[in-house]
Amino acid sequence: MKLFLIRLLILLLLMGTGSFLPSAFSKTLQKPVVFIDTDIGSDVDDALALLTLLGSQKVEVIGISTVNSNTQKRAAVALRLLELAGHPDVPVAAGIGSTLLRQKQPRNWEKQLSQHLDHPPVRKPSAMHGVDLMIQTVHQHPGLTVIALGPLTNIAVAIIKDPTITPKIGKLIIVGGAIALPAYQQHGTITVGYKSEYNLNSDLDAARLVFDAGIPIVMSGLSPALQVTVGTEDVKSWQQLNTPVAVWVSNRVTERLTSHHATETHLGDVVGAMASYDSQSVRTKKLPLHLEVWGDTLRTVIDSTGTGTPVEVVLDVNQDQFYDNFHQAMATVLHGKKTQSRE
Ligand SMILES: [Ca+2]
Repeated sequence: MKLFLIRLLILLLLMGTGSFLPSAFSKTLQKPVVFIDTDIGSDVDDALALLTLLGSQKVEVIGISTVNSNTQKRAAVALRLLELAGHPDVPVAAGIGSTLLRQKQPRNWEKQLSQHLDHPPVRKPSAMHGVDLMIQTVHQHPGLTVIALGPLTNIAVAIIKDPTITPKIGKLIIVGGAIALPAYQQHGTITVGYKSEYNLNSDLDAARLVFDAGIPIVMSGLSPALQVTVGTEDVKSWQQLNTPVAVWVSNRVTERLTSHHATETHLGDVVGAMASYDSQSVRTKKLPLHLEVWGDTLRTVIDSTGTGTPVEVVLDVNQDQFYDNFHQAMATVLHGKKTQSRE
């Protein structure tokens, strides 16, 4: 009887308003939230990263900003994919297309962007600038994770415009950089030791500012990106689902494989995205990093004096766990409404 009364009391407390619950406990009932900054529409892994997050059901994507050349079109691509995947309410805002200080000729992604934007989205991008959407979202959700899937221009400008956001970002996952460790200096024929990497090198002034901002950083660079792939077998299985979103992503991966005369393509952005909800999918080590600029090239170097910026560096992907998560998330998100049969 006594036990019953205790259980009844606990139940009544739980049925009451959230104010009965300690705030830390009530927070555990909610999914962690992530904000994505992306150059979606270039390589296909940004789209795959977004789909993985949506399909994981372990995080809530609460906003997206786009970066690096033609950000309006990139925002339209993000909106199109969200609509296909059944998540039409996530706010998307176009961010900065140029670099922070020194000019760099951006790579021409127009062909890939046009392929990604196979049909205009129903929604328009947010009237807010991408940087302002990021700032607003950080203030509304202190402790959130920001995932950077492209060059760091938007994040650098957000920090300059409103430095009060920095202590409110719980974690910043940066897909970019390349470090040299003896065991990781060779991956096939590609030398990754001290190599510059596209995202950070595309706006190296922004990268230096962001790494110096004091935000807890997880860096998922070139080495883990080269360890996991998607390929023709995945495309075949997705095509069989025959949902609009499965057809869309199958077409994008096929275009990527065809243009590179390849049977598989790397999943760098997916590694970073997955690290936001499953720390077991990667092996990390905290290392002091120094960002060196040689001419117009940036390199992420381990600081042997130990005085560099402490960064949680992703060294390896736990491949079994990664592929289990990836296939599960994709199976979930790609089971949407079926396309009309074309007769
Ligand atoms: Ca990207």
